[in-house]
Amino acid sequence: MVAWGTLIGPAFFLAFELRFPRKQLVEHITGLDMALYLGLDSSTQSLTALVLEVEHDEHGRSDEPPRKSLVFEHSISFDEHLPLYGTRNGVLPSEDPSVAVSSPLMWAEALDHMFEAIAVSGLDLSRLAAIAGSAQQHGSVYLSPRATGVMAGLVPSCPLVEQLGTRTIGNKDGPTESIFSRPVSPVWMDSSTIEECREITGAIGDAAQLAQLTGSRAFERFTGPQIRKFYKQDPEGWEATDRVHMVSSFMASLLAGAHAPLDPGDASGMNLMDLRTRDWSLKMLEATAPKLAAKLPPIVPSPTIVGTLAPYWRHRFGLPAAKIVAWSGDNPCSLVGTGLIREGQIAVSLGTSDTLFGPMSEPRIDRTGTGHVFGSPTGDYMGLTCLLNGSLAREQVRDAYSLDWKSFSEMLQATPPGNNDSMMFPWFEPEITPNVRTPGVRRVDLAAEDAARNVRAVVEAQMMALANHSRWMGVDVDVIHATGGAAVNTDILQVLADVFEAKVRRFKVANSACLGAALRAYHAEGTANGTGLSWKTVVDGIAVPVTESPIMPKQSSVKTYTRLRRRYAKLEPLAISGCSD
Ligand code: ADP
Ligand code: XUL
Repeated sequence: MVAWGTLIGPAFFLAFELRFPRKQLVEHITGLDMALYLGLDSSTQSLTALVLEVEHDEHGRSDEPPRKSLVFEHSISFDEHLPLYGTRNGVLPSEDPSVAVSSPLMWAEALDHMFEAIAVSGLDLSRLAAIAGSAQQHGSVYLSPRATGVMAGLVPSCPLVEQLGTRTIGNKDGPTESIFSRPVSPVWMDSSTIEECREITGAIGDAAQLAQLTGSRAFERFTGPQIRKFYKQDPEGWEATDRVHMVSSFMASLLAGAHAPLDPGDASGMNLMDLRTRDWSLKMLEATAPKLAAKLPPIVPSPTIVGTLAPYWRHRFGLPAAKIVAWSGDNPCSLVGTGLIREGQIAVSLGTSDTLFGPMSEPRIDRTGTGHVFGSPTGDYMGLTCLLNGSLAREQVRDAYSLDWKSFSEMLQATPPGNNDSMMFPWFEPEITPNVRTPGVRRVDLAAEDAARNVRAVVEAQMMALANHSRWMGVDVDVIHATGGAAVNTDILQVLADVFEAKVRRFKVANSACLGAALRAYHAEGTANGTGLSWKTVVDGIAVPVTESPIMPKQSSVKTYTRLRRRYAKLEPLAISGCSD
């Protein structure tokens, strides 16, 4: 292990102590009119931070919503900035294509680096009122009994990573001093638990009953089936596990220096929570693994303050005792970050996964079994459909023909909507929606060497799959809020507009999950202070589309896609059972 802490720790600590005198460390934020709210987003490929500045009108003199602006943004790519862990697109290499795990220690190290960047940002950090976070959903972190004491007693002079474990990945026994009872975390791209899904479903009754209870049938990536697999494969490791966190509650725990609870938005992605009571379902816990109830954090309402920033962060980085708000999943946070607070609105996120989601006032479960109902941070529900082969599939096609995003777009422009009936089923990896266990690209009337047609085919396939498989949500939309990394690409969004026959609007702030986290911090702090902020006030003026005109559907293309969507739906089952090229 590289003893970085021994080399740079004390100097680092001293530098921050000089920069931020003690007085500032303990300064109270009460009474300040410009408060700062930090949103963090621990996603598949990166950790991002946004700082939101909100002008408080403490005396209620103005009818205007409080003015909000973004004053800091920074991103840390796991592959690029933390190469020692050896991840590819944020995931550790595996010989089995159904296995997708990552390193919880890497996520913790990224958090430490992020606070280094925040500390030297020049912001008046004494005004930092609250911190909330967003995390990739479904992933789980397994902690040993040692974790409780280590998190409570983190020493500010020594980097976080050295106090939690070592960077040795894949060593089952792990370092004796590690806080992890399992050095790796299964993430949402994992599809290795079909057996466990069957066992859990069998114990409950059938898939429909399970979906009624938890909001989703058993899904391979969901945390419950993943926990069951770990318990079966490594009973000793399970016995040595004191606490199972999701990525969201793990990150919040590090910040608070104590085990943090889960919010219903993320907990509903586990196949363990009763969707209506928003508490653990004992039936589900029993069907999953022994002694599970004692190892899970409690579930609390989304706007809950779960602690204050631990001394480690305050003293190492010169920060005040900011409130830590329960973290949530990236999709629930994106719902807030795209301003979707009323039923009938829809967002499409084109990130590592492609997702379509929208608020629901009552849980309407998907009878086809592909969609999910989660808790929403607003206290209602949200429906979601998720494609695994999203941005990385588009990248595979881009790279196969040695293109960049500019030439990728040019090829979209040069090919006709409908692609003269050429089609692709872009299952580079096992797919979630529809469920495809044997990965491989399937092409219909499409020559593999035709770069331009393959570019159009991958994008059309993704948009048609999203449209066809989200019909269960029963929302007829005329505007789609587009977000995620690929939402910068107008030509991709044109296909989205044409397939859905809807206007597509982009957002002022591109990282809606991170913005949603910062806005949740603002809302929770207001709720805790008794200000009673409405969600409308929270999102007004910032979680709003850009003023440029929306991307409009082209009527001639709409007709083509109405026909093509039917053909795609007809061929899909054949493609699932058929072989790849
Ligand atoms: P996540 O939050 O899931 O980690 P992001 O929302 O940050 O992912 O999106 C990252 C993805 O955005 C990259 O994998 C990349 O493929 C995609 N992307 C970035 N720029 C473009 C572009 N100009 N056109 C299409 N896709 C893009
Ligand atoms: C949602 C899902 C993905 C991850 C990606 O169910 O699996 O969108 O949350 O971060």
